[in-house]
Amino acid sequence: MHGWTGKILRINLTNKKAVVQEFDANFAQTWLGGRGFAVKLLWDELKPGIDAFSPENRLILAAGPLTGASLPSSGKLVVAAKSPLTGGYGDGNVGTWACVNMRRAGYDAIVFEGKAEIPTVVKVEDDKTEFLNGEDYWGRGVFETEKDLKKKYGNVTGVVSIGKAGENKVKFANMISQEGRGGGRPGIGAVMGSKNLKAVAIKGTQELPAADMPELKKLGLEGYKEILAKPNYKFWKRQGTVSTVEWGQENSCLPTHNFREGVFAHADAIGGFAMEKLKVSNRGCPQCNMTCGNVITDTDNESVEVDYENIALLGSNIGLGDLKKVAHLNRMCDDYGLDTISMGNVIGFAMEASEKKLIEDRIEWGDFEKARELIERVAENKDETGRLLSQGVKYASQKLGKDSKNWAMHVKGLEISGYDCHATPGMALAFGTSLSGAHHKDAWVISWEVKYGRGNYDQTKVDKIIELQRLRTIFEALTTCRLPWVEVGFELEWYPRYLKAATGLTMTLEDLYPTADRIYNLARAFWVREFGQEWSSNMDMVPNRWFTDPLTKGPLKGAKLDKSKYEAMLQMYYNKRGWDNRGLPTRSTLSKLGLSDAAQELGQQVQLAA
Ligand code: PTT
Ligand code: SF4
Repeated sequence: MHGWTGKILRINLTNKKAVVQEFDANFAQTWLGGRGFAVKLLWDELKPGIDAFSPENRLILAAGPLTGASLPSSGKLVVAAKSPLTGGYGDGNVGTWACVNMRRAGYDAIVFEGKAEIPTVVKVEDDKTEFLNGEDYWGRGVFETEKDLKKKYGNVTGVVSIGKAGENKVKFANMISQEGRGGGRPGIGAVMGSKNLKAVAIKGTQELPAADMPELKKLGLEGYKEILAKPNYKFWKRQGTVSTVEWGQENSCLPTHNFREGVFAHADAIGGFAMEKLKVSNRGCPQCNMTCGNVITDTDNESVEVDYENIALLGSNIGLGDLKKVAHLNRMCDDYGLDTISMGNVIGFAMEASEKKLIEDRIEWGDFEKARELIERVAENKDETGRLLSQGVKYASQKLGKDSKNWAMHVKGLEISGYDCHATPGMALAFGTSLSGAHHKDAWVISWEVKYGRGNYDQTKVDKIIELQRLRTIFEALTTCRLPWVEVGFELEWYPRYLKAATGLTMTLEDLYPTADRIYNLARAFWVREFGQEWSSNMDMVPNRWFTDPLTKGPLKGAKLDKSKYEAMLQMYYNKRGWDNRGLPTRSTLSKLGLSDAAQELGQQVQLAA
């Protein structure tokens, strides 16, 4: 077997034992890596219904056969667990030297289980694993934690850590690395906190495994050159994802005032061109020549890396039209280890709840000081409102009642990423059917949809969403960054060539589709196993606001989604996926993907169609 190290490091935090588990070529080729490994391990090892914060939950760091190699943007790590926010499958993707080092240390994945007795830092250096007292770090922000660990163990050490939000089990706490890379939206940082695990520091010195290393290096170099030659490259380096603010405004999908509107009066002040005026440098993930992290200074003159999602949710969505202030909120979230997307949704929800007098606090739209306060109260679980909001908008709306359910912006409990969908049913369906809740990462169909036609609720759109979900799941499994392809048009054909040089396997992308489907279906089965009889197609519905409250501003004033057409499109989606009308995979779909055992297990809990 080439391309994979063939080893998973299993770390039990309760008894401080680390053992190496080997896997064979069949496992590697069936699940590929990253998200594939995570889904399979969580399915096999978790009993349904466990508390996500119990020691039985697994915290998985997983890479794929391309991770860490000298090829474009390969420094990505999948982090996964049963989500405390949604109760279903949860993962995220962090750009970090930790994944490169993990592979160089000889592991494709690290699986944590149990719970450390005291706050702990786990240090992995090649074949040596140490459990270090982390009490000094507990209560400290991620910036200080990572800086200190690097000072102690060397700058080349890769570190992922949690901040106070993860320690306090805020349900949308994530993991942070390199001062500006964050991943694990569905509370993967909170799972880490529940295990008393403050940070993981990894150093590896071995050569990566590859079937043909000279060829992989040669192709990698060609890939980097190809990216540099792409017409959009220069503009991408200037603005990265931030130019999406202007694009969203032009296309009426920039989330504004808790997703009431798709246009924001101060969009120009928080967009790509405004950002360029404040920009001090570019940062990026390992092995990347697209370095899209734009660093600006905030209200305290501190450096902050800003991305589109952070700006959309902590800016327009809460009515804040000042980029330095947005950057300040972003920096607070990073240091606390809070997902910016969920936090922006939570603040927007609180502002609307305040306006409607559902909470006692008075929090006006755009109030920077109150937003700052709220972040602190949530991250530190400070008071009743802080504790309520730290559970996410779904829970908060259940507690507050009245009509708040209609404007609690989430799917399956995960808050919506930065795209208003009053006029984009395809993107709404992408949120509805994403693997982890309302995440854009599985099918960012919106840019295609505005060209194809917003008004259509048709099979072509459904097919496009499934195609994107397949391709993006392949990126999560390989595991590399998808942005070279999505943003500068680096051709997909490069990836089978990389895969061949790394593993020796000759496969087209289409050959990998069944693998992507296997991963997607097993993750779906995981959700259904957790929810059992409660599961219905309602789980894939998007917030009512988009069906009932039309846009009142911008060129698409009056637009809203049509509920019965959305439901019909959802059925088209199920049909194409081989799922029944409740959204459950059928027995034959599962068995065609080699998942007969999963069908048998699931069938004992819910009735599966043949
Ligand atoms: C991702 C989500 C995103 S998606 C953003 S900005 W984006 C937010 N970033 C956060 C942050 O920063 N700090 C923070 N405290 N919370 C944050 N939450 C939000 O998390 C990121 C890039 C981006 S920037 C995107 S789209 C792409 N995502 C990829 C992906 O998912 N898979 C993949 N194979 N490649 C990807 N490339 C791009 O990576 P989640 P990063 Mg992120 C500061 O994890 O949970 O999936 O949520 O990883 O290293 O920061 O790179 O406009
Ligand atoms: Fe990281 Fe951006 Fe490069 Fe992707 S394109 S690897 S997100 S710096």
